[in-house]
Amino acid sequence: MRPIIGITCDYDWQVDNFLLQSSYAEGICRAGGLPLIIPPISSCTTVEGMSDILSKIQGLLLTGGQDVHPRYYGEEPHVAIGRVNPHRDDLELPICQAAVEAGMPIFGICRGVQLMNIALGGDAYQDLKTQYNDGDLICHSQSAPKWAPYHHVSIKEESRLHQILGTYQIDTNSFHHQAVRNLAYGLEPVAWAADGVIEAIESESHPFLIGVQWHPERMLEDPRMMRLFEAFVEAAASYKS
Ligand SMILES: [Mn+2]
Repeated sequence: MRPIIGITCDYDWQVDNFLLQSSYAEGICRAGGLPLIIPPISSCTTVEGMSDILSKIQGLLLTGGQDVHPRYYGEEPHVAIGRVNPHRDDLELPICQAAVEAGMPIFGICRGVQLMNIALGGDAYQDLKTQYNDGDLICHSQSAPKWAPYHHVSIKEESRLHQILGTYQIDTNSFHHQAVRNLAYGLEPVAWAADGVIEAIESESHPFLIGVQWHPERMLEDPRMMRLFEAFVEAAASYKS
């Protein structure tokens, strides 16, 4: 039986549509998982709804998208913040917390890495260009095809991410104007861009809690990016609620 992976999706309130890039589901399928898209609607965001969802899935994939509202880390919206989506925040922050408590494997991508850090008590740069002062900021918003590697990422030795990717250096795509700033307790940074921006985080104590700032689902032809999905689905396959 293939493990069922819950995948968060976007809701566009202007046209009343749920949205998900198919490559997220494709990555899960290719890795041997069965995708279950979780819509950010009220029947899923109640305590009962979330508990029902969590009882049906063995892994949680937190996908890319808009900015998490900064109120969740005690800030007002910065002048350069992007679009925020209360529908997603209302579902994803508590379901992430509940999944962490349950020891369920969680994989975060882009918004997902920021969201898991915020859900656990960390915060984010609301806008790198105006708020990041620790060095010469490189470009993190590529004008190139989504599958195209764009900037270097250095990976920490001995990290789980390193074990999965099998390399200390990888070229990734990059589409983000935010990034993880202060880490939540229990999380550690395990990958950085050349400017020091955190590109991946993980938890040592959790069975599988990994977030990456880039978009591996857009680079599935790279076997190392597929390994991320495979390792996640493998962890989900051995998850016991
Ligand atoms: Mn980047």
